[in-house]
Amino acid sequence: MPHRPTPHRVRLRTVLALATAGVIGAGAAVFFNGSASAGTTLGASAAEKGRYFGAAVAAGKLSNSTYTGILDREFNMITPENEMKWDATEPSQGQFRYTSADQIVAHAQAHGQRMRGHALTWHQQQPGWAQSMSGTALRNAMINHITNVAGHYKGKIYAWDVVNEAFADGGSGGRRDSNLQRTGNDWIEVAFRTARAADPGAKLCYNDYNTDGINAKSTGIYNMVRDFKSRGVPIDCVGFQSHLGGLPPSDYQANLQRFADLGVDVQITELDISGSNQANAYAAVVKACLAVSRCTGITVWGIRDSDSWRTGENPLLFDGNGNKKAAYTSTLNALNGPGSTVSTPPVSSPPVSSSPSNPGGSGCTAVVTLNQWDGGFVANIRVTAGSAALNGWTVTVTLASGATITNAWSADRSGGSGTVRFTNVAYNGQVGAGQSTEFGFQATGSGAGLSPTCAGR
Ligand code: G2I
Repeated sequence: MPHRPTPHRVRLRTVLALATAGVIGAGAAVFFNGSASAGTTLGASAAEKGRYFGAAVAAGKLSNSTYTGILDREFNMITPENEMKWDATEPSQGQFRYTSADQIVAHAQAHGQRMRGHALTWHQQQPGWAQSMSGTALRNAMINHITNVAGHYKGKIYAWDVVNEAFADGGSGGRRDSNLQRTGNDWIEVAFRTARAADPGAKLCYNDYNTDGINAKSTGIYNMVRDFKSRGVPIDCVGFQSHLGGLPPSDYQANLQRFADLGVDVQITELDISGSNQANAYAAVVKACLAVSRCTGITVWGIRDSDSWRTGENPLLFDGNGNKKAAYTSTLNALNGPGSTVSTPPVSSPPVSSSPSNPGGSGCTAVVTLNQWDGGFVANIRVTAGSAALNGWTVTVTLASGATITNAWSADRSGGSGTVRFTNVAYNGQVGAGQSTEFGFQATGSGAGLSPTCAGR
């Protein structure tokens, strides 16, 4: 169980926002926008910075309308709190059970939310049959498990926690003892290679706790990631759980940055914060993530205090009745503050045209927010109806040469490179006058200069 570190004071460093926003609408105006507007929900505000804001969700609570009301209003990424773990998905060897996890994925798809998968391998929450296995039999069972579960969700997961909590606490900086570790030190890279083969479009993360500052444990993980990158072991991201007891450590941002500098994304994966300085501490975490261009999003580990695994500590953003807490407001304000949106310099905007892009059709605008890293990017596109409601929309994007889409969400698409057309899916085609909906995609290559055009029906 994660240890809760002593609160530290954090030095905040803010970085000027570099928001690349291409807008084209009924008037077909295209412009470069240097600052994002202030969103009114966690998800929308994070999206304006090219990031997501997620929550851990329990399938058993999806019938609670207070719970889903908050979930669908505020969050655009979902991590199943327990439903994708080994004991839940493979209760008997070779017999896979996806009912609860599928329910969560269906909910996410119906509400335009993306999924983080958690967790393909972990020393905890193994089914009894795996707990009593060892050696080659366990190694093969692990490979079979990853192949099946990541295969079942292929194309539906933004990022997988492939390996969870494999490093030891304390000063050793080494691996934690476990039945998986005893199958051989290469078990982690085997897990990552197996996951890549099963779902090549998912980002593959290593996830752990007590790694929030620069310490022996986080340095052990840092050395592993550096080794993986140098040997071509497929790893795309590192998750920092951030179960905190106050302000994050003063070197929190520097720690995220040193991992990002290795060429991986970083994500805050299980955030919850106890203590009287909660509101400031949440803001400090958000600001640190916004200051690191490869910090792609933040997930809180539950919605209401009553949903938290930390019983009695009230570490979340909503109280037991679903009311917003002070920590919610400080989080939202921090998301609306300065932060990096792209890690590459903005490109010059295309010329402004005065002719309507869709004469005779309903007007709409499409604004793109980019999160670019070396070799790939995520584009979030916000479709906003003009003065008339839309009964459907098509957004056309021309990708730079060499850019190829690997994954898209909340829209149907034709093609994966060159000129690509995205059309609404069933649930997001009807957009009220002045209202918005979002979709997005992930691609290899460069997203520089993307300027989507929108046509409404
Ligand atoms: O321990 C907090 C988190 C640390 N990082 C990995 C996460 O996966 C972990 O999540 C927690 C869940 O929030 C709990 O809900 O993992 C726990 C298990 O280690 C989860 O608790 C378990 C209870 O121990 C079980 O008795 C219960 O059946 O939740 C299960 C489902 O409600």
